[in-house]
Amino acid sequence: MKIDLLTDPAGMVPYCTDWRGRFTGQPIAIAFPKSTAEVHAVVRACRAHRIPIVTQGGNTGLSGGATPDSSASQLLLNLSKLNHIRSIDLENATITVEAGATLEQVQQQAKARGLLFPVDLTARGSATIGGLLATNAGGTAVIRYGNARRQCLGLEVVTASGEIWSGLRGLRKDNTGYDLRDLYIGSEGTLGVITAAVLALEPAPKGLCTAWVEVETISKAIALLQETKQQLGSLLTAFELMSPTALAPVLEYFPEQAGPLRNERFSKNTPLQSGPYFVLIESSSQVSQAHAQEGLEQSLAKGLEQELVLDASTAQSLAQAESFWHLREQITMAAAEDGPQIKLDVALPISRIDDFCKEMSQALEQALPGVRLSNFGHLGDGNLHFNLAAPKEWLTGLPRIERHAKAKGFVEEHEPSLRRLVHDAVMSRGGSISAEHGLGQLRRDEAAHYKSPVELALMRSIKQALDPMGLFNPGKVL
Ligand code: 2HG
Ligand code: ZN
Repeated sequence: MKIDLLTDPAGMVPYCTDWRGRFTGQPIAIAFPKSTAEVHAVVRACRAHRIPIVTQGGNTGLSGGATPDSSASQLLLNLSKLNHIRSIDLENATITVEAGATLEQVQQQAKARGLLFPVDLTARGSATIGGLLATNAGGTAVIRYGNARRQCLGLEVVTASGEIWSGLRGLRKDNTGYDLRDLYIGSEGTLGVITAAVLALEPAPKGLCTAWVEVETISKAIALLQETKQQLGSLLTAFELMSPTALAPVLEYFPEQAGPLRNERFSKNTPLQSGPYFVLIESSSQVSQAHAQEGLEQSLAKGLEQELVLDASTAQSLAQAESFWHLREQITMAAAEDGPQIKLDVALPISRIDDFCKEMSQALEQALPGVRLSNFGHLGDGNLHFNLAAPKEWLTGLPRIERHAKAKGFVEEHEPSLRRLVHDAVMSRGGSISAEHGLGQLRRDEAAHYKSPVELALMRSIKQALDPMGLFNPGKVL
């Protein structure tokens, strides 16, 4: 068995830094296994020589979970070549895929058969199924279909003890003791290597309608969410919130993506500092296009009548719907152009979001005048990407490299205190400091700070039982 191995330092560079440029490491080598047998062989060799393993998929993670440390002693196990579609069972509506298959590959396989793989996120072209499951990724359709965990029926894992667990069951009910599948999902490579999965597919919708909506405040966006849920029920497939400050970098760096914002008010380069807020709503119907469209239009009409909505337009073509989505999906890329940010990924009970946002906008301005809060995310799931960027005047006029260096300095200096400020407010409202991006190395210490000793001890005993040598993704999660 000859496993592809990369040891040349220059060749390894692209794999050694996380997508957002926050973490950089240096592995001893990178292995590219093409089969489960090859993963198995690598794991056994690493165990024999006590070499730690960091598993990597598409390297699109936002928490540094797939970046090695800088000791040049860890093996980076890149699964991008373990990417076959093993089988599709149409009657059971399941697909069995290898961990390195991309999300888009799986979406396309489903689509070609009139089905839908409903997990969706911006990095679909590179993010892999293994990575999505290892982080229990969310995305934009969670409100209707749940997160990655909910679409996974079975797993194949090379365990930390160097064995293969074949749990590739396509069952929607299976209560045979501890749920090992659910243990590996979300474990971020710390308990073994997910090599394949059985995923559930859904019927493809017959109609889709997307709306771009302007609301005055977050509290009106929340009231609209409740109203839309009432009106649309299971037709509601996305409810995304965007603050003007989250959209401002898109208009600045990718003005051609302005889409629905290409109107009077925004074409005059109005600084987007305060409200209104924007909401992207999607409905989908198993009946017809008209059903999806009418349902959403009726619910928006009700929103206008109740003065929850300032303005709304529903896409009249697929291209227009795509332009709405592009604007939403470019937020992360545009923010990266601006330079590093303090990345937060919080979840709150929806009933606490409004008072949380109100308290935070004041507290943050007090803590660091001019700090820019880029608040956007999956309001329908109570998940906000509550990212913080350096004050604009710190960066204005600087060439790219200097701008990024300045923004990096901002993160290094202010992350500990500003993050703690936000996380304390999240926790005091019964929220979570990590909704869908995983803990990785970015939030490991924050999680340890907030978790109870009981919870931490349970997690440590699971780690100890499954990976007693501590070889799997050390320094992440725990
Ligand atoms: C999204 O919802 C992603 O677009 C990225 O989860 C969020 O950039 C972020 O913080
Ligand atoms: Zn997100």
